[in-house]
Amino acid sequence: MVQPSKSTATQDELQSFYQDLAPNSLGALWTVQERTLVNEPKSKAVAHLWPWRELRPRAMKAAELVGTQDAERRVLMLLNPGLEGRVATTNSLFSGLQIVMPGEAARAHRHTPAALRFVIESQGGYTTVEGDKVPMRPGDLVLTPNWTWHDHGNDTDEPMIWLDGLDLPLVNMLEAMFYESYPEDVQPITQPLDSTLGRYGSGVLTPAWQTSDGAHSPLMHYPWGKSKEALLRLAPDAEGSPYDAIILEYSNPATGGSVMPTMACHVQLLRPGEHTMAHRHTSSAIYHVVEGEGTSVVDGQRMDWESKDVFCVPGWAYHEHINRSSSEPALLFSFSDIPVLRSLNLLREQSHPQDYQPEG
Ligand code: GTQ
Ligand code: FE2
Repeated sequence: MVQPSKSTATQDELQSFYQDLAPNSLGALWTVQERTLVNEPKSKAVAHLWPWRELRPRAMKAAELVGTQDAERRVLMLLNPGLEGRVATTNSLFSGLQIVMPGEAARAHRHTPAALRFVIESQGGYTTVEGDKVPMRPGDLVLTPNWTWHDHGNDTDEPMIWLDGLDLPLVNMLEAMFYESYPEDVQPITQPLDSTLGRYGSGVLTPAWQTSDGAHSPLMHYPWGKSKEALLRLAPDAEGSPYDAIILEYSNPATGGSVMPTMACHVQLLRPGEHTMAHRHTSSAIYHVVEGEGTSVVDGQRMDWESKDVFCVPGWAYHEHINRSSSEPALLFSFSDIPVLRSLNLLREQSHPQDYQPEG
């Protein structure tokens, strides 16, 4: 029979043993066991809400003060108060508010972090992705996957403001960051306008003469009209998810999978008065309120949101959502690192033992 053994060392022996480890780049795992092999995750990131009324004037001020010659991207970073010193909105994801003024271009470049844009304010304007000019209207989702050339332009008379989502903190953690400037300010347009929408926009009918087995969706543009229509059609009759109500994933039309290998995008509808049950999962997410007003309770903290606000939900934090209106639906866009956790077999989910948090 084998069994755990007793320690035999004196205090002096132990102390000199421990003291000699660090200078030799060594450490005793058993002294940090509880800190290292924790029972469950506890994110340093905290739940946080960025109200639109605080965001917009500061984006406009940035546009007044700084040109796009000096700011490669004019982005107000949404920095998680729990992650001081890091460029991160949750542990793995970055989000920011980008503004492009009338007549401005944001120079062409590419990088290994993948990006997505959810348009908040725009009368037109566009992002060019690999020679494909993608128009941007409020509510549209536009992808600029890993290592694709992209530049932004505003040829309208009104400011363009959108929410950026990037897997930057994850890519930095993996030390896989590469960046390159395009040799010109703006890349040439080589495709018919919005060509990926033309080819893949139907969602169910995909070109049979082309193979699309790439790592990311071949569709760069998910217009708002289709997303909203799909939600509204389901809302009256569908049961939906107990945790997320009527929730739809933006999918890769060629595979049915997530839009990019590191980030998934969702849009959801909370019916008037609807209050979802609380759950938590190892993935983290950033939410943008497209329409409506409500409350999300995250880790016991209430966050009252309204149209255009942004908030984050750290990994393994319990959360539930409430639509405070008794007559109007609430529509939320979100992006998450679900595909990363899923592909690594690390995606776990748990419902709240009382169904709702006490604060809810
Ligand atoms: O629009 O290309 O928020 O490269 C951060 C990095 C946006 C962009 C960000 C970027 C971009
Ligand atoms: Fe970029």
